[in-house]
Amino acid sequence: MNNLSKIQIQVFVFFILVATVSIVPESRAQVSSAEGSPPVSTEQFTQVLWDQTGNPEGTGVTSQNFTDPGGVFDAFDNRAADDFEVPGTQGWNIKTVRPIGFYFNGPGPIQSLNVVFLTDSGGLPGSAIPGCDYQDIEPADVTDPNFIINLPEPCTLTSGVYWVSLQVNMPFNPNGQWFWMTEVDQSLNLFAWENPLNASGSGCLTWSPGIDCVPSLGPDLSFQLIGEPFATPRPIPTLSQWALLATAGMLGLLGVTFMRRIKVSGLS
Ligand SMILES: [Ca+2]
Ligand SMILES: [Ca+2]
Repeated sequence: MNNLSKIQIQVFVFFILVATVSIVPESRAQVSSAEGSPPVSTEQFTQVLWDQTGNPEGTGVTSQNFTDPGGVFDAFDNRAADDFEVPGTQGWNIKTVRPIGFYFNGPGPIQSLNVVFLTDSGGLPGSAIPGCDYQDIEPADVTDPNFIINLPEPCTLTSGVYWVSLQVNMPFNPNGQWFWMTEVDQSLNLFAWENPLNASGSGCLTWSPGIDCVPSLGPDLSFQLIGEPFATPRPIPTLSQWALLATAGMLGLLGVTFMRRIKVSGLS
């Protein structure tokens, strides 16, 4: 047996998809602060745009690019994502992402992380949105697993359902794993998860509903989106819509004229 096989067997023993952390009072205080006012920027119009941190269940799912030398654990690389909705009357400039998470199997910290906003494709993540794919971002405090991730440029989205994926870059040995906390409640679709080289044995080689890959987990992931909302302009009717409106107006006028003629002839 070569060294790589030995290492991989060792990882099968220690690598886990799901971890549980007890939510002690101190942790609850951290969660509570995430539920309240925006935890970062004090800019006048910056606000929490999407808050999915109300009911963490104390369990999490791995979302990690293993960066161990020689790529020995690359087959375990995996990532998680969850969805959110920009309301019909708004657009959002998303500036900060704030997940709730925890370190396990080691003390951390992460080296950096990847944040990708994706389209929705039938209830699962679709393609990365141009301008909203951020690789190798370093949060201000990498030792705090509830990262405050300030994006280098805002991600601007108009109304619709989208997905956000957070994946940490960190070696398994000796830093361990980072887990993204799951939520008891569900908003929109179930969170999604993938492990393209399937070292986990989950069978989720592409984006799949998370609980199909790692059963017994909650339906959603804990995170906030923070930034600035803006009003979207009312759509201008196209040429064909103007023609339709003009036709409707003409028909209405003809209808009124016809009714008046009936009335006039009825009186005469
Ligand atoms: Ca890797
Ligand atoms: Ca969801």
